[in-house]
This record gives sequence, structure tokens and C-alpha cells, in this order.
Amino acid sequence: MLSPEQMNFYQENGYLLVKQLFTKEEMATYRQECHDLIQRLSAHQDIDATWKSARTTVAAAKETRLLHCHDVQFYAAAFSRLLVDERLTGVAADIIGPNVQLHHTKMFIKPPEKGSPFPMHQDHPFFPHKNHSMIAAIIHFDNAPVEKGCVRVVPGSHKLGPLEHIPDGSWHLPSEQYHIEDAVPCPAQAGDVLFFSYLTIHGSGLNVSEEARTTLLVQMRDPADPPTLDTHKSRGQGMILYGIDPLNHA
Ligand SMILES: O=C(O)CCC(=O)C(=O)O
Repeated sequence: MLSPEQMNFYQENGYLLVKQLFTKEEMATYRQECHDLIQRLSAHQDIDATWKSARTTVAAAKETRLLHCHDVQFYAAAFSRLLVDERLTGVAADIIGPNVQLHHTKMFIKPPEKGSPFPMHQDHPFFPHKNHSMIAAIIHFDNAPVEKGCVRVVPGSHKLGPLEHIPDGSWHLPSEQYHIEDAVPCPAQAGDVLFFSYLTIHGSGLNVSEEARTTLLVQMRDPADPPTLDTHKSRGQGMILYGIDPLNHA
């Protein structure tokens, strides 16, 4: 659970890197699960998820790759266990609690030397909600130093509220105004988890290192916070990860 200092940091900055929430040994097992899953999927489909806006706004991203899988808990049981692990959901409950509901998950592998960047954006336009309770937790399965394209944030930007985004090629902020390299890098080690509000401006650079960057993003909300648009549905959405669903009496 979070200390008062951590809570204060999150409230002021809109993000918090929690160090060593999971052990490096656990993360090594999950990293292997991810790479095995991507191997299985890539035999059957194109799993590149590079945003078109990344290719158009970042010169070096013309031929980069971003391997991905949404809703990983439908592919391997280990991920279901991770989603209800109280080390993760307890922190989420501290931030948005007392109850925590799953919105979606997505696993990313930024391959070595050519891992795609993410242009700066808020997650809000992808799935707006009334009370803005939505947060992401990015679980790091391996180390993510700056050269691997770690996530970068604009501290305090959650206080700006929803900003106007450009829809083309995935919602993003104007690249001439919001530079990835100007944002604050959040280098992480395997086992660290980065929590941030869906209003916090964030993005990430290219992976130019010799190793893959492997992460799982878990998007969570207060179950009493309704979506304002009927969009971004995914398998498993609505699962209660912590506490109860106070609105579900069926
Ligand atoms: O994993 C990253 O580098 C950033 C992911 C991200 O910004 C997103 O999926 O919205």
C-alpha cells in the first residue's frame, strides 16, 4: 500500500513509479510468458501495433515495430493471477478505491534496436469517463532504461483536464508542441510498476538498445465511474479486481 508521501506525489504529479512491487524472479517468468505468447500469435497474424501517428510524427519510426497482445489474460492463466495480485490492485485501490474494475490489458514488446515510440497523448480520448477515475499501471517485466524507450510523462498535466487531441493514426497531441524528448523519463527496473492517470500526458521513445522492452499495461477504473462514450470495449472488461461492484445487483 502507498505511503502518505507516495499518495501526495501521485496527487501532485499524476503518476507514481512504485519500485520493486514484484520480484525480479517473478518478472523473469512473466517475461518468458510474454515472449512465448508473441511467438505463438505471430505464426498466425500480424501483431505489429505501431501507431500510424508514430510513423508520421517521429522521423526515426518509419520502419520500427511494436509487438502487442490485448487481453492477455485470455491467453495464459499466469496473467489472470497477476491481475488480481493485491500488490498491484492494493495500490490501484489506494489511488481510485475502494473498488477497482478492469477496463483492458495490453502487453507490449518493443523489439531491440527498432522498437516503436508512442507520440505524446492522454489516454482520455480513447475511453472517456465521467469522473476521470481511469488509471494505467505499467508492469515492467524487464529493465526499461531510457535507451529502451521507457515511458515519459509530463508531471502535473493531469490537472489540465481533457485536452484536444488529433485523431489521425491514433489520438495524439500536436507533435510540434509536445516533444517526446522533453517529457520526464521514468526509467524502470524489472518489478517496478508505473501508475498514472488517463489525463496525464505521456508517451515513449524508440527502443535503440540491444534488448527488448517487455511490459503489461493494465487499465483500471472505479466501477461507479461510467463511460461517456460507448467505445473501446474489450474482453474481460468489467471484471472486479479489488473490492466490489456497488452498481451490480443482478
Ligand atoms: O508502453 C509505452 O511505452 C506507452 C504506452 C502508451 O502510452 C499507451 O498504450 O497509451
